[in-house]
Amino acid sequence: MKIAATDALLVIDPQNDFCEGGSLAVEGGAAIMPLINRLAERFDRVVVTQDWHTPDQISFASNHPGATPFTEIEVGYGRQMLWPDHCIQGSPGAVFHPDVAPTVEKALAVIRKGYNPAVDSYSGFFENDHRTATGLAGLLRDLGVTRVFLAGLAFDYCVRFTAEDAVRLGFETVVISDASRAIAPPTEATARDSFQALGVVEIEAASLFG
Ligand code: VGL
Ligand code: ZN
Repeated sequence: MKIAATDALLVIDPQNDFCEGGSLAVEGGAAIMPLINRLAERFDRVVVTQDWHTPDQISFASNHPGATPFTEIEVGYGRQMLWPDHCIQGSPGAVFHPDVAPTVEKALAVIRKGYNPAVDSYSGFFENDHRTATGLAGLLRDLGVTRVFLAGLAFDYCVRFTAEDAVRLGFETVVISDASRAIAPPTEATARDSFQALGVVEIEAASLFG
């Protein structure tokens, strides 16, 4: 697969809290960072997203007395998974993993999301109400981007929801599987099913190096 000038690489939430030692660590999270850097070298346009919560974020189990992480509750915009506190603005866990620094340096923009305490945001395009835009679609369209490649964390949440929104918004959408890691196998399988249904293509990074 050949990378074109109208392509962008979207690097989803490559942050300390999603890597080993973080509060919502994804197994193998840190290990994908060197591959992401190699990918970023090949793209003219790189955009990074950053999960950027306040301590009173609605999706933190700690804000719901008696609730435990990894259970779901009903909120105004639908069902919401509860998480351990993570990626709190200004905390070390919210900082980009040091191994992905070259990619962050190259990025033309960092899109922060999840800063509205009342609404979580998995997707880089819309908050979990599926209505409030982050500005990423407008940015990409203004730049003439027609196809997006996704890498980062986590495959079954923020990568998945960003890919779903991208394809629905009319971008050709490609997920680079080995440059991403999932939180859990069942939700990883759900993500794959959804990609198939929506026409999101999955590739290995090797097919971009030639
Ligand atoms: C994410 C759960 C909560 C992610 C972010 O980046 O996949 N998952 N916040
Ligand atoms: Zn989050």
